[in-house]
Amino acid sequence: MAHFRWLTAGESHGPGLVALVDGVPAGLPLLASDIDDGLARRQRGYGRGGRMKIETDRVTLQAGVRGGETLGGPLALLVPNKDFESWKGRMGPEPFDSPPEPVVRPRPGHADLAGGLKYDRRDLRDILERASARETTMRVAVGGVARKLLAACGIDVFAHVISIGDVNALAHKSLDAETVRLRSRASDLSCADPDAEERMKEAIHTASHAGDTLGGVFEAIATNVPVGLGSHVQWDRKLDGRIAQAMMCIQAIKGVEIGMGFEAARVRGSEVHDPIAHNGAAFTRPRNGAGGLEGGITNGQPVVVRAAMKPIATLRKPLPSVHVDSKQVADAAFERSDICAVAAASVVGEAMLAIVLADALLEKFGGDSLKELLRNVDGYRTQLSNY
Ligand code: EPS
Repeated sequence: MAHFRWLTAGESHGPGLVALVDGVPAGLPLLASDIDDGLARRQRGYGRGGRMKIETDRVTLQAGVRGGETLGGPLALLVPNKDFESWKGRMGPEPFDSPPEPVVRPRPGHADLAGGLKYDRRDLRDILERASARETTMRVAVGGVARKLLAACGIDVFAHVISIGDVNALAHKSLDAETVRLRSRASDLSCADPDAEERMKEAIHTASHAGDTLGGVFEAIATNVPVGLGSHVQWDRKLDGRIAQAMMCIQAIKGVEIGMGFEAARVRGSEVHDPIAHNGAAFTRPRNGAGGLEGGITNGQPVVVRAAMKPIATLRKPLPSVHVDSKQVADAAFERSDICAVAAASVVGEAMLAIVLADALLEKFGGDSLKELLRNVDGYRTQLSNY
């Protein structure tokens, strides 16, 4: 059973988005502003669509927090959809006076057709509203809680964009983690390489003029993660598997790699595995090809995971599709969309990594209160130093 449990609800143009979070220890300082920082970052990014100009995502803490501290019970988080004002007659829960215009031309690459067939919905809006990446707002909100818990234990999580289309960032390879974090936070595209960022913007601009979209790759990194989260003893306890699932379930993600990832399959073992040394106080590694995970267990190195996002499926110049009623050839539906949302996806990836690590942290250390959790973490760190 998960120790940091959460679920989201909400449609893209419905009244609002909701999350429940269970398992957060009592006594964790938590303000709405801790969560709003991530929500604002998720809305940024060159290439975002018109919706982001409508919304200013801010969370209200509906339950589980009193006087700035968690109570140990479930948290309830709410982010209203401002755009619902324009959709009241089409997205409200009451029966409609007259049926709204249905979406009947499924977009290749989106959940529209598979979902419509599976759930037997003729108006594909019933599928796309929940499949929309708008749902990631709540992943980031939940991730804000997880980040706060991790920060109390000294763990930081951030993400940055390393490619968009065929433009690759390089600078991050020779920078320390803190510089990459600071640079990407200051960048429109969450990219730590200003030269690459300019070329990425050009590529997005060009794709936009062609009525097209662009994907890319982001990298999420967690630093100061203690040795020993996750376990080698059972398949569903392996932390690399849990991280891969968490990344893969982000909308539009099609590939995930940890550490050297696919590159490790192309070179010899001696170039892949990280030699073990000891500096008198702790075990050290001169490099981190493993991405901080060996045998499904954190090894004390930064956890490094990359995820590949496909280009957004809603195209202004649509691909051929079929009208679901007439079965006639038709252009896929288009209302509005982002051209590129890799920067936003990187913030979601950061949230998902934080959530998995918070879960693994609570699994290993437990604690009904933050005080108890920190005492357990400290005791374990002392145990490690005596190993
Ligand atoms: C999104 C909100 C959506 C889309 C986007 C993500 O708003 P709307 O549908 O009103 O334009 O901009 O969704 C998709 C990319 C998608 O494929 O569904 C958001 O809040 O991130």
